[in-house]
Amino acid sequence: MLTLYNYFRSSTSYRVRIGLNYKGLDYEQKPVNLVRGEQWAEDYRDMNPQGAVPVLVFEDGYVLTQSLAIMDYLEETHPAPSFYPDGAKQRGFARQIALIVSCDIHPVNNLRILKYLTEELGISEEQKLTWYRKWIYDNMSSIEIMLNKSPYHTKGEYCCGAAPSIADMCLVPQVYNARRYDCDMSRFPLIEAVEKKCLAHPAFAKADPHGQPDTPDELRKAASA
Ligand SMILES: N[C@@H](CCC(=O)N[C@@H](CS)C(=O)NCC(=O)O)C(=O)O
Repeated sequence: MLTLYNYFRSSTSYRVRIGLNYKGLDYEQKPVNLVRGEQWAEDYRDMNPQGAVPVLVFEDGYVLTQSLAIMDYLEETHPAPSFYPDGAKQRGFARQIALIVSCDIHPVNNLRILKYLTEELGISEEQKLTWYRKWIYDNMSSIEIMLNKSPYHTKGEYCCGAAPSIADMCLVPQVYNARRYDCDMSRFPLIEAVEKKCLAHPAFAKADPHGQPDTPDELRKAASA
């Protein structure tokens, strides 16, 4: 059985849960509470020196970190169903969206960055939110325009074509995260339509942050209400 070290509302963990579900792979979860700082525990850092989730541990003890490296490994070892659409241009487009999320949004809004801004550089909570929302709005605006212009996207469908791809698996968790910081996602109707389509897919539904083993009860109730 695969073991996924993750945190219910971490967007990079959410990506990998979607990916594992989509490939139909069984895994057990070991929660790492990021707010309590469990990612910095010595035994955890033996496994991931970066002190971050997700980490996937394979049956033979192989340990892999970095959500996109994990997704690539899953793709190579379990090619069907694929995380990538047919066609080099379509695959390029799907990667383009996935990389905006994973390289241009997530790193600057990660927990350790926000903590550094407030605790070390002394910015206020309000300024922190302004920072967070700037990178969401700038990059989500770009994604919205790209979806609108792309011949590979149809409104109300997945980002690229008729099946979920790496683009959706990165985008949907980031939208969830943006809502936690009260970003107004109604500014991005095409992205919201992608999200709606994806959330109806069982692989995404099973990965919902509000339905994981470490989801706090108050959020779990809100999800099932
Ligand atoms: N690029 C890495 C980022 C991993 C990462 O930083 N994960 C976040 C949660 S989404 C984390 O563990 N943050 C803990 C912290 O910043 O202290 C990936 O894609 O896996």
